[in-house]
Amino acid sequence: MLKLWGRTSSSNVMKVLWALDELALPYERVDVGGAFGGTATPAYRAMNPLGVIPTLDDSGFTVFESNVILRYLCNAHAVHSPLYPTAPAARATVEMWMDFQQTALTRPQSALFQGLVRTPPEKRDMAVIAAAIADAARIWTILDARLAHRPFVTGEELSLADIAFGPHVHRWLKLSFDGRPELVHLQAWYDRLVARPAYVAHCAVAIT
Ligand SMILES: N[C@@H](CCC(=O)N[C@@H](CS)C(=O)NCC(=O)O)C(=O)O
Repeated sequence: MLKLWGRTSSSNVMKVLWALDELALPYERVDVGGAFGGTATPAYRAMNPLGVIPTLDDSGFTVFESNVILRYLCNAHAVHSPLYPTAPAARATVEMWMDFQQTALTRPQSALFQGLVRTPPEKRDMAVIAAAIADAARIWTILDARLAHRPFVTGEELSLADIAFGPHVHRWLKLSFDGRPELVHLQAWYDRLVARPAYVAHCAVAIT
């Protein structure tokens, strides 16, 4: 049985929930992280040494890092899924854009989200937030250029790369702030994502 540890308001948990539903895999979920706590216990740290979320437990095998969990789900439970193609070039393309999400987008997008959503107005550092918006805009513009030539991040079909970016694009487009460039291909891709029930259920949700 698959057991996912993590609160539903985390972008990294959202990715995994979206993938689980796209793959029609049954699972149970435990609320930990944020106000739920539970990530500092020795038992949780044994699964996830930094005490972050998500963590997946698959009948006793545990794995952390959201993008690794996405790949594990396909490798272990959906080996023929188009979400994670097996041909070397196609697979490397999916992995490249998943890593791009983690290495290029996470830092500015988190600074923007933490600044605008998790920090009260009187405590916000608007210079830091403006810099994060500019940095994130640069990354979203790169993705927009890619999406000018294909409906999804890696081609004609949804892949794990779309899932890695999915929770973040909802926040990028729905939060209210100045300095967001108009990116028509990114918007069209978002519109394709919201046509998917699993995306709406887990990612296109109230931003908290
Ligand atoms: N690189 C990790 C990052 C995990 C991470 O930082 N998760 C955040 C939530 S998105 C977290 O655990 N925050 C602390 C908490 O929720 O208690 C991953 O992709 O899984």
